[in-house]
Amino acid sequence: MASASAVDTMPDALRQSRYHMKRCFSRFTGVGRRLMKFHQLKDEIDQTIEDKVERSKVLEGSLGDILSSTQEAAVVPPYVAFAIRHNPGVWDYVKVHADNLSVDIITSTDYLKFKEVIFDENWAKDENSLELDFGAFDVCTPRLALSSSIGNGLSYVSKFMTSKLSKNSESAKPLVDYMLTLDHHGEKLMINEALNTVEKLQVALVITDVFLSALPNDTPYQNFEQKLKEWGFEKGWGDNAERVKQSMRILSEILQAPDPLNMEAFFSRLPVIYKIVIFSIHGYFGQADVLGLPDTGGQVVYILDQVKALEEELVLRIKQQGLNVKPQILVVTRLIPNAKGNKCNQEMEPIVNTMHSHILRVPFNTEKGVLGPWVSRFDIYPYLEKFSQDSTAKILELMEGKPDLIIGNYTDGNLVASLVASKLGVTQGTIAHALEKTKYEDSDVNWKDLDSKYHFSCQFTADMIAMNAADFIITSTYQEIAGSKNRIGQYESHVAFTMPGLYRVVSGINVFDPKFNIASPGADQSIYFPFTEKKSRFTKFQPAVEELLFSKEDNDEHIGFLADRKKPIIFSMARLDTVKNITGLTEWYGMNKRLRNLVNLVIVGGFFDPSKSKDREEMAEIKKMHALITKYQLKGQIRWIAAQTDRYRNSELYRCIADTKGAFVQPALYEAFGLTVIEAMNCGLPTFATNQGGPAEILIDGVSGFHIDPNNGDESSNKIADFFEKCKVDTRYWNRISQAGLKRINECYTWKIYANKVLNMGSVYGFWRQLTKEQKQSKQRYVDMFYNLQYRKLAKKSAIPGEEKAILETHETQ
Ligand code: UDP
Ligand code: LCN
Repeated sequence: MASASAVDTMPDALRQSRYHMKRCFSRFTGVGRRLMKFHQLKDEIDQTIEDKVERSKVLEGSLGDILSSTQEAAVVPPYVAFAIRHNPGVWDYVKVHADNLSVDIITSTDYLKFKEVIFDENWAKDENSLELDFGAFDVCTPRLALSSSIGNGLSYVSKFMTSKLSKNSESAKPLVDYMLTLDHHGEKLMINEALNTVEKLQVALVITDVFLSALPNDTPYQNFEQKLKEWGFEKGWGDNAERVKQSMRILSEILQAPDPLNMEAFFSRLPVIYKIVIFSIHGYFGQADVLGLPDTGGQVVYILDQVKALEEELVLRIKQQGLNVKPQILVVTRLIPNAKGNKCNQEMEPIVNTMHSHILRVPFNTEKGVLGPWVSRFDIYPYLEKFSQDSTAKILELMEGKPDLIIGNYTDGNLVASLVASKLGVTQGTIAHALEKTKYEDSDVNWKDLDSKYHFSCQFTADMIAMNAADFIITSTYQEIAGSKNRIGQYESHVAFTMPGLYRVVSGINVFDPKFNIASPGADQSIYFPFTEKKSRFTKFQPAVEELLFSKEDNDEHIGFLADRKKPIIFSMARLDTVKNITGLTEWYGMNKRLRNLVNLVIVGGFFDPSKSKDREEMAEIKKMHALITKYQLKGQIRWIAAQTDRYRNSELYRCIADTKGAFVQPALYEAFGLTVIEAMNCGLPTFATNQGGPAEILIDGVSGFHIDPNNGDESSNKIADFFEKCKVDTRYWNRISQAGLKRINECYTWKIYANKVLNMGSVYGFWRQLTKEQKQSKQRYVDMFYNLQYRKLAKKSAIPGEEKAILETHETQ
């Protein structure tokens, strides 16, 4: 990135405050080698320049700007190197000599090398350490420049296509050639060889327009099909004269003088997508009795809703195209032979509320047999290659050919999607839900320490492969790509990073790449609707929910009780992962007397007996919950309910909490998106959600809900207490926030908007990959090599020693 003026002024700024800065830098380097974050730097400065007035004088102007934009500083005496993030996606790196304060602007590569010295000096200094540069292949990829354009890839690709196709009268030939390739099971669509040049097509469109204008708008396509065929047109333009005429006019406009709006509109009409494969591999992928199990949460909910929305949109589009084609969607997941109490051990399952969509489960085959038990998402890597081969065979059989679009979910699904899409030559989209890298501080440089537990070496390698192989990337929020003012984005953290001893990534992904698209999910509004819609309420669940919340005895499903049921309830529901911070919320509540006097606390998540859990983090969180309940003597004020699996009943639970004039609290240390946040808001429940991640974007603080800081429990619990105190004084306040939350949802977070966007992406990027074929192929070669030389080795190494035992276990249970 071009260096910003703030960095250019750094030498002068340091010179002006030379006395204080020399002391600060000598403090930075004094403690030895290390990596410092912004707040640590700030603490050191505060302690060095004790006088507040002096300090603010030093820090005003460019020095203060640079410091506040510093993400981290690497200290290798006598130097301190700064990674400075001016704006989302815009970085600079400088190296300062602590003694003479000389400043060098350095490249990201030099910064990474410098930082590596802290962790593995020999490797850092080895000229032959593996260095990856995916950006080297992006020579022809048009770049966006403004941070505000990040995530709008579709509209920019339409613009780039427009300029590519409008250079001269023959530039539109690739579009004609592309249309000539369209068919469905051997039957030609749109045009045939009679219209194989731009000129012929243009002339035919004009003649046809005159012909169609003479027909009543609602004339069915069949009535003039023969005539159009004579002129070289095939099916797919529309179901009646009006629709066909509109589609042809859009194309005429494009051939005459292309513009991005017509371009996107035309591609949204093209008959190119009928068969979609969605990979979601880890966890328990099922429609009932699975939510809340380890690794099984929002991703499953998201995909089931997504499939329903995509199918509806496909059916509508196919009808409008005038075709008699059945769409088909397959969600491909892992078959878990040892699954008990749910259907994850069945091969095929139709998806409820759809006509043409199924779950296909393929087992993990190993050399020793089929793997029986659930495997954590962190340990899944050794099985994915074989899984991709086995599932490809099954998909081709069930779909009677190749799919038109492949979408991956999460690291494992995205890697398999990349392998299958590359093998079959199909357009590929990826969805991360959450990239693990930013969830754990410095997980890249500390990968060696974390690898036995998390296998981040495999995970980050797989993520790099998928994001570079994908034709387009779907994200739920802007922050997922490029973060916010102060927080680095999930994808942005892959721009340049290093795993000392393994490899250095000097260009992993570019957040300005037009493959990025924000398409936010919704919540199923036939399930999650406002508590005020009395007639639609699922009253049959109300006695069970009443029991769940208020009965006095402990049982397998709940422990603790609410002594004063007149108090409003603050409610939270999540998998019991550390990062969800349910124990944090329990502790904030325990410590805040004012809040305890105002409200009760209800938690849904996990089990009560740690020995029942197979998940490392869950076990620890369960133990912590029990300890907190005892430590803060919460009995009588807390109800802890075990993980819930029924979405319909859960929705009534949200609404019953709204009946108490309570609130939903999402306290996660980091949340990629946060479906519970939009579920609660859809039910009209005022919501407090973490300011770390997606929820910061979903709700507007103080208007449609509230942000809380998971790293500042006191402030957060007081903010919640203030709300309930205010509601006591002004009873309309609660309703105001509830309604503003609903308004926000209906404006921005619905599945209809989502499905429309995603199918447009499939269509537009399907053509774009043809237009940029050479570049795509060369990058794919690089990706293949990385897969072969790195991923396979790492995956093999990550195999769990207990695998053999697990396989035997399966045979016993079969
Ligand atoms: N959920 C559930 N029962 C539980 C915990 C969670 O049904 O015990 C559901 C919750 O309603 C939401 C999803 O699981 O639909 C969790 O999605 P979210 O995006 O909040 O988090 P994730 O688990 O995907 O990280
Ligand atoms: C995974 C997560 O961690 C959540 O933040 C998302 O809401 C969920 O997937 C659905 O995308």
